[in-house]
Amino acid sequence: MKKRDTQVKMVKQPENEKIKSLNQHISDASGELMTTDQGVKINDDQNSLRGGDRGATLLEDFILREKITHFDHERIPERVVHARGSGAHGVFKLYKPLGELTKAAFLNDTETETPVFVRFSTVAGSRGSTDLARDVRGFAVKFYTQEGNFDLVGNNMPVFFIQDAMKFPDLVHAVKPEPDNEIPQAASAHDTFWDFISLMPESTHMIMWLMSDRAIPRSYRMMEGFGVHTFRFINKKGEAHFVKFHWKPLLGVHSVAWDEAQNISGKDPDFHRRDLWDAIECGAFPEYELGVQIIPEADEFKFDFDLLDSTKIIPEELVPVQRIGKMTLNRNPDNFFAETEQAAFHIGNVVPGIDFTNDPLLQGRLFSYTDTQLIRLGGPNFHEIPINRPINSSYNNQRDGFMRQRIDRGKTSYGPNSLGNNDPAQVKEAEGGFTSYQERIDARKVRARSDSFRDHFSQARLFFHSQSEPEKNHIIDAFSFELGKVKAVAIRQRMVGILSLVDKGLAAEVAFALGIEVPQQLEKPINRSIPADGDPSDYEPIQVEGKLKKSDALSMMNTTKESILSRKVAVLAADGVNAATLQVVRDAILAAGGIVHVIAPKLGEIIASDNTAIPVEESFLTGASVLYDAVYVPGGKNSVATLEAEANAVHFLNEAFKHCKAIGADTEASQVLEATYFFDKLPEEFSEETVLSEGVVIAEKPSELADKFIKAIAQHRFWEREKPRQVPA
Ligand code: HDD
Repeated sequence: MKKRDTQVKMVKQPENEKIKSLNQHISDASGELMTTDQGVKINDDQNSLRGGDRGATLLEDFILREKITHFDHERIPERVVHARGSGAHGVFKLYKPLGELTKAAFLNDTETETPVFVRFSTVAGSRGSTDLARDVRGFAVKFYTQEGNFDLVGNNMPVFFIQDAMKFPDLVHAVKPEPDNEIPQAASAHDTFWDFISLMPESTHMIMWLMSDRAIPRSYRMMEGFGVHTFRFINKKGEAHFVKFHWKPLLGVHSVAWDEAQNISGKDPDFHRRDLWDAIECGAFPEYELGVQIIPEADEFKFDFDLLDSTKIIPEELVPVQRIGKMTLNRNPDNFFAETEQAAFHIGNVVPGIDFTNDPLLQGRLFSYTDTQLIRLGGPNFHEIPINRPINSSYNNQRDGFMRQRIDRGKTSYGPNSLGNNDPAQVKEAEGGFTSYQERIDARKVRARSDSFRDHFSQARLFFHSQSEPEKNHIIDAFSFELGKVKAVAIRQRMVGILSLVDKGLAAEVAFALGIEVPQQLEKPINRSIPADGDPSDYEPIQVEGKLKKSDALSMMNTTKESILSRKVAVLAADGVNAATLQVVRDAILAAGGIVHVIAPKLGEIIASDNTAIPVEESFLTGASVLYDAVYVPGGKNSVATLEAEANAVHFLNEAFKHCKAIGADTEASQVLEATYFFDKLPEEFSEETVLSEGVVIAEKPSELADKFIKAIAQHRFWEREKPRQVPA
């Protein structure tokens, strides 16, 4: 009996300068003897030392004490936000030197690959929460450049909830589980979150993104990243340009359906973590282009919004995104805790050539990130943890503190000094010493928000109006779901009032789903973010009719849909499957870079019609349609008869259809489809040209089927199926 293999081969994951430095700290116990932490060889690690074999344990047992003590202390506080995350190593390669704009060495050198470590995350949930929560995704990149570490600590959404860091603890307290009963985990669908949002109109733009499909990505590999704030590039002449950073995934931007996300959370809560890990293991290395939007300083006031306001994008139609280089994630960490958990990102880690602006959100972040590591990683020496060290050497007069690793030689730890040659020496700007951009400041010290930050709705409207019909429907459904989970009717009412300032139709649809009316008169003040002595009218949002009505870059429908690289296809099969057609379709999918899993009534193998044995990756108990991008049913009389009578197989197809996925079947297998709710009968006049339903491909010839099916998978989803809005997803 011949054996066929459907498994993907693991590939070698490359090293880089950072990996080489991490390798010095690798510990590998294979083939080694067991010792205590003090290096004493251990004879018995299974039984504690006792006074008699039924007696009490002796305090003297240093082996027991060491083992238990270490265990007792092996948890550290999780990140206060972004606790749930996954990391990967990689490299960044520049396309062309940016000398005109920035003196940053890694943005001028097209030869050297800069090592990077990336951590993707959700925001609200705790460390063990599901990956598929409706949430913002963190997209934090540490560039280990020759001039020190540059951290781009961004998100997969280009705007933020609040304009001032002062409000960050309020925002996070509102979205986290409620403090009395710690419910709900990793979800914004609860009263405190929407209470806060409904009183904070500045969050409206971000809320549109959060209620969109961007909040439920198909994969970390298929989402954009944004630096959010406006930063500055500084060139050798000391000239500045404003810059916004973007990450563009080469696989396009794709999401799952909300119903699917909720199912995935049960079937595989590690879905995104596993997807990232598996893709890197099998060589489908995630790739993202780094993009920049450049704005000359002279154009600072050219826009109808403020560049310093993190609730605004600069539409790509106004300032195009120039793609300047590519990041490839090509290596999984060796140890989750040592690398991913201990990675400490900080927006203040910049290199010469990159500088800050006065965005009040950015300014507050500059304080928070170091501060939080002090408690999370236990002291001021967290920069010495291997994953956080720069690849160049670092010297200064900082000394001591908990867990100091470095042994600083010499008598002097101060400057100026004469006893130590005044080393380490400061560095001239021309030789790479960091100098801050000399922005002119002439102002009074005030606690205030600029009037240029008072439009909260025009870009929320721009976002909504830029979406395709299915995307708009998903936003309406998401608001209806989230606000439907809110118990306080007054909060729902207030939120619908805010939505009416974005789009009347949106507000009406959500109000309908909630069984309430869109208020004719909004509660005043709308904005409750008012100081004790403030005049509410100074804080009311202003209505701005944005010049741009639509931005194609904001809709995921316009993303690239060319490749099926690393897409997972389920093959439903049972004994008697037609081996020849299965092989043609499977080989075509593998050749196009897809992954194929055979799913059968039981694990082990199935015996095909030609008597070959086909390994089974999942049974109907362990596999589920929500974990795949597409499904294929090959022919073979006995296999088809088994599947037609197998409720799990029919459910698999029904669910795949409901989630708008590509479905392929041999003509011979059409009777399995006939058992589903979405397919009636193969028409008598059926030919290869007959269009059945968008994304449902049936064909006689396997090569033709493979061709059409692969094109369908690349489309990602057929949201048109939802059009009559009869398919809940
Ligand atoms: Fe933050 C973590 C992104 C606003 C305070 N943030 C954190 C992470 C990301 C972001 C991706 C996880 C980093 C990792 O993987 O370790 N944060 C953002 C973005 C923001 C933002 C894109 C707005 C544009 N953050 C923000 C504000 C504050 C913080 C306004 C506080 C004033 N963020 C933190 C933090 C965290 C953090 C408390 C928690 C864990 C950590 O820093 O290392 O300091």
